[in-house]
Amino acid sequence: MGIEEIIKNSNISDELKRIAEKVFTDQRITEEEGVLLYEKAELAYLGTLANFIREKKHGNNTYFNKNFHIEPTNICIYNCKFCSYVRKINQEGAWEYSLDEILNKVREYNGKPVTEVHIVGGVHPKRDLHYYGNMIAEIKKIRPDLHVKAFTAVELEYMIKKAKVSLEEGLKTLKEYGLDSIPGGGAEIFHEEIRKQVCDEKASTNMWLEIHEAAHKQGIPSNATILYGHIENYFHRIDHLSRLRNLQDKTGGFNTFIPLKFRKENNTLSHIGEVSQIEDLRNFAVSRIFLDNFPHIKAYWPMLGKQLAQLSLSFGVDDIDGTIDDSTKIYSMAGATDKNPKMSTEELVNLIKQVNRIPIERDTLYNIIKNYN
Ligand code: V47
Ligand code: SF4
Repeated sequence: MGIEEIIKNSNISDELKRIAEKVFTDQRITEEEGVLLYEKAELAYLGTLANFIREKKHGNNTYFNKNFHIEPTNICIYNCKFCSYVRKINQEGAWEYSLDEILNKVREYNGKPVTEVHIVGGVHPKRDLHYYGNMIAEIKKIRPDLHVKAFTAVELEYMIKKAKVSLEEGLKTLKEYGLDSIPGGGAEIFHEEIRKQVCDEKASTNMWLEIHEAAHKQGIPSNATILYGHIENYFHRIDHLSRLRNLQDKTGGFNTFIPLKFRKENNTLSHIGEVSQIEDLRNFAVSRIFLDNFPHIKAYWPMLGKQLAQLSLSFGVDDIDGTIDDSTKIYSMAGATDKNPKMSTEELVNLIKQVNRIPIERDTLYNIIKNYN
């Protein structure tokens, strides 16, 4: 008996059986059905559907890349309630690297086979479009082969506004300096009711979506995230996924969706606590089922921990990001268990093999570099 038959003959509700039927016949589920999945579906049922889609799209392939992060500064003009990382100028714990320091970080990778640098930081009041553009150009002089995935829509809005140019012009300028793609951060929760409570000051939902749309139109691909597990409810999560699915229908420019679990240490939402690991897996699965037009779902292991990232591979996830090389602080400051996130290629490959999947090293755009099977 195939899994379709098992679900048909099981004693789950008719409404969940109808959703399963849709998934098995490649039909899109509605927002109401998405909420129903969150509210009513068991973990095993969600895993079965999400894994069906994952294997249909990618078989057992599980992608990772060799990358490192640069966080130019944690000084930020905003005060997002969930942020453990933000500092003000001269505050204890603040950092801002000079251009030379940043370039030295890139030079440390000379001769190493990394393919991507991921650059994200706070919104520094004194830095602008040309400072960051020049930084990218200088990085490219050192490593012309490196893919530069840089700046969340929040950072982009600020630097483009400050330069007094249109979104299109600002993005075009950055592309000319060498920007290759845009990471998914800054999305948080799109629904205005939640956004105004957790990050009222920074780029609005519409601005986030407009920036990604404008980037896609110029051939700059991007990722998308959700920051879940704080004050939002299931309806807000589905609303978020729905806005992303609509934009992806329009542009096709998103590569990967990355659900980011709210971590509670050292921020003003600490009292809320964190959702369970079961909820993390359910969230990956619903994301995979709802976002039928997103090629990839990523589990960001520095935030989740290695074992949960491994488990997520049975709940719709096909990508576990990269080797990272201890170059990010965002999650260790927010309480992630791994204080020095770093995995050798061998460790990443073994992690994937232990759960009978095929480790594939990819570049940022999912071109296959090496099959480790
Ligand atoms: O936008 C901040 C999140 C994001 C907390 O595109 C927190 O490949 C959990 O976007 N608990 C930045 N999350 C990181 C990001 C990212 C990470 C990995 C890969 C990619 C990609 C993008 O970090 C922020 C915010 O949503 N964040 N504080 C916290 N306490
Ligand atoms: Fe600034 Fe980003 Fe932290 Fe918000 S999440 S305060 S924009 S660094």
